[in-house]
Amino acid sequence: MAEILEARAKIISCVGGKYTVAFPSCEGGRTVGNLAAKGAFRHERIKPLPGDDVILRDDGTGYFITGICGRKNSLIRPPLANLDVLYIVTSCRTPAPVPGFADKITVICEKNNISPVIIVTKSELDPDLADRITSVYRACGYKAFSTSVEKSDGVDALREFIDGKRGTVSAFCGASGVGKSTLMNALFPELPFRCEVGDVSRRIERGKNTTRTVMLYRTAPDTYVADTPGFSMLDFERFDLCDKDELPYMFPEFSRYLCRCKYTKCSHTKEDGCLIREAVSRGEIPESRYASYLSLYEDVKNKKEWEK
Ligand SMILES: Nc1nc2c(ncn2[C@@H]2O[C@H](COP(=O)(O)OP(=O)(O)OP(=O)(O)O)[C@@H](O)[C@H]2O)c(=O)[nH]1
Ligand SMILES: [Mg+2]
Ligand SMILES: [Zn+2]
Repeated sequence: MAEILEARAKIISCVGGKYTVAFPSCEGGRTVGNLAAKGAFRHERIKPLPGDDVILRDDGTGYFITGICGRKNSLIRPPLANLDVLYIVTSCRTPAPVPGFADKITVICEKNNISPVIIVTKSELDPDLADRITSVYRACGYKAFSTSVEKSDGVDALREFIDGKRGTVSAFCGASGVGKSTLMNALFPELPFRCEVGDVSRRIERGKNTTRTVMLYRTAPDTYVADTPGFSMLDFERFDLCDKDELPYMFPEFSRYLCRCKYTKCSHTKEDGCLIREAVSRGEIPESRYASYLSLYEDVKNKKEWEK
């Protein structure tokens, strides 16, 4: 009987039900593609995702995936597991930022224990707007970078930050056409790959969904950065955000005011004596973030009522 070998590796991409995995750097780090998934976990309706650490078996005919190791977290969009850092990429023009989009992603990050980092791209097209966006997120305690690949601006500072994240899994996400793949290419010129870069339609100011699949790239030993396909606000429908009672805790800039409102069950939407509303009117909480809170509150409130 053939000897059955077991190994552990990380999924770096999945196309049409076939997986590519990378072995740990200490074992040489080679990648193997075209693997299938078979095994009991498939009946539990868990689908292996890029970022998953998996158990492989070789029964003599080649490796296949037989199990998924415990996950730190997993996201539907972008479809990834075990993320440590999510770079939320937004361009200051072509396409213009969509209000609330980045905030929805920061909430998803907070809920899933992922550090969100804001990256504004194409800053040369509107430097003032790029500064305004980064200051909003810095005021909330987040890291935020303004970049222009066109002018080679801010790319080195971002690379330095990413270099400090050894041993992590991170991903670039955002709308199509904001320049995620362009930025990947500028950040990691020494890697033996180029991410495909597309156009932005001038007429509708929308990207052309150039990147089609999630792909994890090894940028340092056991350090992975993913380029992901662009998505839009519509793709968030049915996304399980969080309960309405949890929502205020997903905004770190609210934390110092929470639990001290006049009403113990304050929803922070319209009540008198609400410290969050007062902080917004004093300019201590950015108005755009509070607007996102109100809009997300309506979403999660309606969803739960509809589900009852
Ligand atoms: N003006 C300007 N254009 C840029 C900059 N960075 C990227 N672009 C352009 O933005 C367009 C889209 O770039 P991509 O990198 O393909 O965008 P993406 O976010 O990967 O898009 P998807 O793969 O469709 O999700 C291309 O025409 C790039 O040349 C920049 O710093 N300034
Ligand atoms: Mg792309
Ligand atoms: Zn309140």
